Amino acid sequence: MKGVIFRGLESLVIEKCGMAAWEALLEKNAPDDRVYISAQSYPDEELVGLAQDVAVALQLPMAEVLKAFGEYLFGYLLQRHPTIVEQFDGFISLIMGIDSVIHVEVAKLYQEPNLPRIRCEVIEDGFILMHYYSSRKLCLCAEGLIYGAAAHYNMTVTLDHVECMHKGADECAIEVRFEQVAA
Ligand code: MNH
Ligand code: ZN
Repeated sequence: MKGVIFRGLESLVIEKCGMAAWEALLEKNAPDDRVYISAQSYPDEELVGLAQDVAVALQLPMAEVLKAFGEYLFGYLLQRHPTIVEQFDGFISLIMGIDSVIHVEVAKLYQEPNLPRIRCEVIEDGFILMHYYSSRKLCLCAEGLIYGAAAHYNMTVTLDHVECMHKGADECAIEVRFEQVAA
């Protein structure tokens, strides 16, 4: 996983738990003197180890931590790459453009990224079906990222993870139902 994702987790942990907590997590889960550089790749297991210890520190289930991290990560990535996000005129076009626009731009900026495969279909007004596939099985991060995107565009969103790689499915299917928040 790219350093930018680790930097997002670092930013979240420092904000919620302080610098000392992050230093302790790093000490335990990464080689000495680890510094995450956005464009560089680091082992996925390191991210999982860090997230697991965040779960212990906050006394939350790992699933909740991954979702909360994904939600926070959207804002972090928006701040890091505003031009990638600003080309969309709203929540629907952003979700429909994750694979064909966002992750294509990401692949131009970061060498050999490890990206999921995300396919979205509009089923009807206010309802998109998302298919997610990745050997990293970070579908809960995907859920969090969807929540973060919804918050950015003032939408309320309800997710239903109807099929999941963690339950033996070939890919995850996430039903995304959304509505504009009344002004
Ligand atoms: Mn995107 C990795 C889903 C928006 C840039 N992205 C991931 C991963 C998921 C994901 C899940 C974790 C890797 C995996 O599952 O195999 N991303 C989404 C979703 C949205 C999204 C569901 C919107 C909703 N992503 C964005 C935006 C940006 C971005 C916006 C940047 C502007 N994503 C990345 C980068 C990675 C990533 C960078 C890390 C790639 C790597 O580590 O090699
Ligand atoms: Zn899943």
